[in-house]
Amino acid sequence: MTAYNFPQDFWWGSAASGPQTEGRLPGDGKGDNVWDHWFQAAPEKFFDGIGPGQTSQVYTKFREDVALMKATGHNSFRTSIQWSRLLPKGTGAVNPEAVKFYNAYIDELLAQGIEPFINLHHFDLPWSLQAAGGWLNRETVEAYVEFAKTCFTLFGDRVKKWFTFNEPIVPVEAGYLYQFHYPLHTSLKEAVQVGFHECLASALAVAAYRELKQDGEIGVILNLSPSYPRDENNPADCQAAHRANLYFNRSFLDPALKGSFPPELIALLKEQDCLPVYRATDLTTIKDNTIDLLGVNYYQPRRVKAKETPLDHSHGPMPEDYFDVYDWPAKKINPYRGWEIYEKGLYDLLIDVRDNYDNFPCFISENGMGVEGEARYRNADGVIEDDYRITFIKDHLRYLHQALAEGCKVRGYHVWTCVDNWSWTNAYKNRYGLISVDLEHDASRTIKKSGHWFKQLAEEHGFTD
Ligand code: BGP
Repeated sequence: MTAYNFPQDFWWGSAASGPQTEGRLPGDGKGDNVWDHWFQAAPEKFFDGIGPGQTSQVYTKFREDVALMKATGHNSFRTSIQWSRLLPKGTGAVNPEAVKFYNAYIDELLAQGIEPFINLHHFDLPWSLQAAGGWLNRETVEAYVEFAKTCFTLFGDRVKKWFTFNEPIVPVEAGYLYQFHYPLHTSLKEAVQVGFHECLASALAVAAYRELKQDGEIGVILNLSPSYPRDENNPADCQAAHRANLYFNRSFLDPALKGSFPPELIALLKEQDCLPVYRATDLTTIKDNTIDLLGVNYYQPRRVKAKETPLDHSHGPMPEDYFDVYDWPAKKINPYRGWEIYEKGLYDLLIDVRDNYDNFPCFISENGMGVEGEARYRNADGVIEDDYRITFIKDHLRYLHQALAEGCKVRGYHVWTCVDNWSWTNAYKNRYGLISVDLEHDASRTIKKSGHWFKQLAEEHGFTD
């Protein structure tokens, strides 16, 4: 038997987001965001035709959910403030109903001894801003800073952990390279501009947070995927992996933690004629406003090999000009999501942060497993027996434990997610929660076996097996 003990003050909890949980009610004053608009325009793109209005109804059920967080051992929980709820038009008037809701939600978390970790942007740009060019338009950066300041001023007296963005590379990749989120473009030049504006917006929000003399910590949440070469002894494969790492990890990690972009990435983008438009002072802003705390979302690694297929320039330059995706035959896969499960990737990421980013303080801000058709595992008491999820979490925690033992400054572990929630175009196809939701009836919640196990994990500060 081995004991995996974690620090007494370790953060145990889960993560979610406003747009994936809150839902919409008449009179709530929320404005449309890009998801509301896209769903109205193309509902067939969403699994089972379920859109962002029909989520797990946290807007009315948050008290029940916070009680369930407590019952599953949470000492911390992340969600996001929906920009389109607080500022329905993206800028200008504040929606008083939103202020009431977020105040009550935050107060309830605190009353139950659960620390709120609040994120500002989770893929949910207000529609009016998207219609005016979205993150391609520099005015979105200014609007975002106004939104961030409004949030700090309204809620910063009680919220002491803030995050500027969740996975800022997702709007870049999904919206402007690979066409799985609105506006479904493919243009590396646009993608780079969007990414640059997000980096700048994040730095400006950090600056505003400090100017307002707020006394908590502010960070960013990045989805990091270690890039592994097909063959570690093949220099061309290694160079391909190194370059994939520049495009997909270091593009956001370096500016957030070190205050500058990797020169090698700049050189590659220059070669592709895809450098962004910016002002010289922007680089100083990014340099001077690095974060306090890094959230690492880890789901899957990236496997690559040297470029073997001919360059495809039908969409102009792409990151894949410099590598090919490698399909590792030995991979273990989550068949529902199609993502590889590779637990050691979490350790490799943390060691990278330790060795190449001056052991920057961080935590695992998302990790989890989405499974389709979980109702088949429901027992006679109505509890979903999700042993696979317990195994998944334990298998990752062993590596997290090893990273801690080897000196990484990792402060917590948040599962994706608390109550099963709405997953963008996958809607409710794959369920990730420690707690199930009965969507067919009254959205009632039931703690899964993993939720009961998680409570014990948090209470005992670890597990033995
Ligand atoms: C992360 C996002 C979450 C969440 C999760 C699971 O990338 O931050 O919002 O959705 O992935 O992925 P999915 O919902 O696509 O299955």
